[in-house]
Amino acid sequence: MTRTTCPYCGVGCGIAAQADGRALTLQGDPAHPANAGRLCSKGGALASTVGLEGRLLHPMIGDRRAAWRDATALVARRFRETIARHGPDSVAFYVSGQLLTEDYYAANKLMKGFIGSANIDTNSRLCMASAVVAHKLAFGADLVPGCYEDLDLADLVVFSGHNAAWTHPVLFRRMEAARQRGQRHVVVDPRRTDTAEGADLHLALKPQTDVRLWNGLLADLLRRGAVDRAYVAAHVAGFAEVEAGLAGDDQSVHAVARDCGLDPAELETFFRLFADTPKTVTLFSMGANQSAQGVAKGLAILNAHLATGRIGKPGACPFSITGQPNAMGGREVGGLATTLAAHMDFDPASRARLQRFWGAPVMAEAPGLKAVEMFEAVRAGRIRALWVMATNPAVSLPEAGKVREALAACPFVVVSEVMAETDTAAFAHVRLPALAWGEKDGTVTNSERRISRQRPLMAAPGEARADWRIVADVAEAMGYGEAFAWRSPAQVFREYARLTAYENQGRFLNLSPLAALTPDAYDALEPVQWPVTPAGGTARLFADGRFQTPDGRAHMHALEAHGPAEATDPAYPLSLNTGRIRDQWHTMTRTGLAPELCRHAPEPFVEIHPDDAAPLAITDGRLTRVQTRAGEAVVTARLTDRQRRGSIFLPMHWAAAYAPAGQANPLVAARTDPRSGQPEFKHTPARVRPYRETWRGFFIAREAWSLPAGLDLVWRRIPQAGCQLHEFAGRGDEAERAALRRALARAASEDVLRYEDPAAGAVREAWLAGGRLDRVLFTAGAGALPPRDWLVELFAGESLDAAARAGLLIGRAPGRPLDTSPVVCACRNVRASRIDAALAAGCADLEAVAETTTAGSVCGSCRPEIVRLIAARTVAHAA
Ligand SMILES: Nc1nc2c(c(=O)[nH]1)N[C@H]1C(S)=C(S)[C@@H](COP(=O)(O)OP(=O)(O)OC[C@H]3O[C@@H](n4cnc5c(=O)[nH]c(N)nc54)[C@H](O)[C@@H]3O)O[C@H]1N2
Ligand SMILES: Nc1nc2c(c(=O)[nH]1)N[C@H]1C(S)=C(S)[C@@H](COP(=O)(O)OP(=O)(O)OC[C@H]3O[C@@H](n4cnc5c(=O)[nH]c(N)nc54)[C@H](O)[C@@H]3O)O[C@H]1N2
Ligand code: SF4
Ligand SMILES: [Mo]
Repeated sequence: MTRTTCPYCGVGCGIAAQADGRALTLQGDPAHPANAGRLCSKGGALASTVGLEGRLLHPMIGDRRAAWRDATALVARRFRETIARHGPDSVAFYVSGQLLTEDYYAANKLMKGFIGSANIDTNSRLCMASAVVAHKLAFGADLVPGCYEDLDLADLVVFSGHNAAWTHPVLFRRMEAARQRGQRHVVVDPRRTDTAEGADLHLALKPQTDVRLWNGLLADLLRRGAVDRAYVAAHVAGFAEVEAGLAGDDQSVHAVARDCGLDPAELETFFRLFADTPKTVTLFSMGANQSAQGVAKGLAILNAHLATGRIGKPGACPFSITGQPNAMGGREVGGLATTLAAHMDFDPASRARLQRFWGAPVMAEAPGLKAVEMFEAVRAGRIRALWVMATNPAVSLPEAGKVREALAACPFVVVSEVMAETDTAAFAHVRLPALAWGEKDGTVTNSERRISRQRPLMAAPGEARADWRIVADVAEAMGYGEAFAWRSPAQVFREYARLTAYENQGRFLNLSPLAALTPDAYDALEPVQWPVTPAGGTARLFADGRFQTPDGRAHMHALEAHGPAEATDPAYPLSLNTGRIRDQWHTMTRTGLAPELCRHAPEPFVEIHPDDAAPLAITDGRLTRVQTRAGEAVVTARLTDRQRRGSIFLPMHWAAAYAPAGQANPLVAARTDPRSGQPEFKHTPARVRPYRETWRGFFIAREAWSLPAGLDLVWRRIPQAGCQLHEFAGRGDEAERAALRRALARAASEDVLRYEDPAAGAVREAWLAGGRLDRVLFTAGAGALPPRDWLVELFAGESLDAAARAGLLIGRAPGRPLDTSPVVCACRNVRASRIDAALAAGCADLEAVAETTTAGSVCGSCRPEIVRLIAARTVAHAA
């Protein structure tokens, strides 16, 4: 068994795994402090995503395979030439919280110390930038005070724009355990998420009214005398200004509730609970950060904790939770354009210090372009060479249409990737194959500042190389060999650890005891929380009330509360919110490979309140156009009262490879927070309309298919075990369907079964090859299409028997009942119908359901949904 760390979310779960070639068996690492053996659906499905299917295995120049030497030389030459002609700021790196700390350190060093520009930014700009700025303003540096143990110890957890049940499932399980002993949960989120569903209190506030809510809370704490005056006097600056600032608005519970769209009694309950519970942790995530007021939202939360002295104490802290496995590590090594390495800034002393340490020829003088600005500069031709590493900006940046234009217009684009084809890699002049999880070797830092090792489990496939090494090779080819002459990730890590200690007069980020790790000690490194002292790691910061500011005090900031009215548009009356679903990771390049992870939400959708849908003739399951000033998507409508009236929700995950019309980000406006540069992914004015298709169909084949040119269809691909299901719809006539069939027909030698009903616009065709089912195509005008499950199953079999052949064009096994209810448990493939049956048979609670059906018994991510089914049944019975 090798102990390593999960490559997905910032919980940073330990995994114990064993590989036999590319075959992997794994389980949660019981000895890892983040998860104590637990894993969620994504971590649990890692074995299904480490195959070589779709991997980039060789350097590619255009569509030609190239030798590493040539690819590296080309990248170095084009960057050197561009810099020589247009200056260092004409090039840029766009990197990612999914790089290892060593990779990140290398890329940042090359750009800021050797190219001499700060045009390196990271996808953490889309994720953590607002929290980073808030931390710096309040604490003097980007420091996360708390640790996971605080989540066990807290008596109250406030989830502020955080759907932990889906996005940090293993932490959520820890908090579910704490609820057994009385921990309370309050969720602040416009949507009734799975996190909100079972909470003690859900405040479904109007989008973007968080600052008003937290200011109101602070005013209420003042009224109640619940401010910790002694703590404030000893450790906090700026309190009087904040107090004075609050007086500008009516802070009565009624006024705050009205502006936030909340029930005053519920708001009052929250205020009282907060005031009465010293052990309170506030988790804040994308509902706070991804906003044009992201910094203010973060500061508003920090204000409430500072005023009550609830920071640096067991079970009490504000807790900005990180999304990516190494979002924190990237912030440590200076991956953001606005910071230097090891928590240093662009002040002359820090610049000089870093230049000395690196022996750097030039140092970036000022902050570089932030992600959204960077791609604007690429589009405007000011950046002429761009290197993208471990992120997929064509899908994940706002106004993705413009991002694609930028990539298409850029004279030189390099992409370091693990996958051969991504929406971004399609624009690359050079593609460089990187080692993936399971192959790469280095460290990541999780949400609680804990550094853990990712260790290799299998050999490097093809010619793939470590990201840090790819950067070092290019640096060498650019003439900086000496400063990049590392031979192992341990050497890179030691250099970084040494830097944290270098001339360190008061920087909390300090790893000095790790600066002399031997290669063996690096290999054996146990998870440890920074700051690392000779005595070991540090669980909590600020326990002594000392902060990293010049005066040693934390700083509170007066905040103006903006309302949603700042960004409304009468032509687009709805507020488009975007975010994550339970079983997919970002742009699906890896989780999309695991059919079991595609079951819970197989296709892109928009959630909308029934009252908003009704006047527009939008019904559940209908294809719906979602439009903003920036773009349009066509997705399936899901009518639900879990959505606030006036708001709609689109998942962020679908890329062109899975659903060209189902992408969220061509719609999202590129509005950003002025201080952090973080985009407002959670709010774009939008409207919806029915799509009004004239026909629908599906196509199942063994391989992925892409839409033939010239056909204007809405389609999406849903990976299945052994085949690919493609769903589509069109607005054309019979000619459109005929064109599609022509595009799909293959060699004439095949055995074709065919059924046609022209009056209903229905055609059903099945192609067989060598007795095996090869492809099926079903289309229908007004009529219905059969469920796909049985047909999909047939692709897994070796040959078709007579009964299957007879049922083919009906689309179902003769005599077998159909089950079309949704999959609830992805790990065990358990549908809602089975859970209902178990409930009907007398199972009364979660544990009984798990026992009987196995649903919820593996990763537990579906447990909130099972609880909902139990509650729905109870309500139905009571009625
Ligand atoms: N399954 C899964 N898990 C993941 C990821 C993934 O792709 N898939 N990605 C990881 C990454 S990188 C990140 S950053 C995290 C993100 O984790 P989360 O922040 O939990 O995820 P999101 O779904 O983006 O957004 C959280 C919630 O913010 C709410 N929200 C929207 N507007 C507002 C508002 O104005 N105020 C408030 N209070 N709330 C609002 C949304 O309704 C949403 O439910 O997840 C990590 N974990
Ligand atoms: N609408 C909307 N958009 C959002 C968000 C939102 O809430 N709403 N959230 C934003 C947030 S918080 C985030 S973090 C971003 C995430 O957005 P992205 O970073 O674009 O998403 P990923 O799919 O994780 O992209 C990672 C890429 O790196 C590749 N990769 C994986 N491992 C490695 C490796 O070791 N080396 C290399 N070189 N490549 C690797 C993967 O194949 C993949 O193509 O999306 C942002 N975009
Ligand atoms: S919670 Fe899930 S995705 Fe996050 S680190 Fe743990 S296993 Fe991985
Ligand atoms: Mo993120």
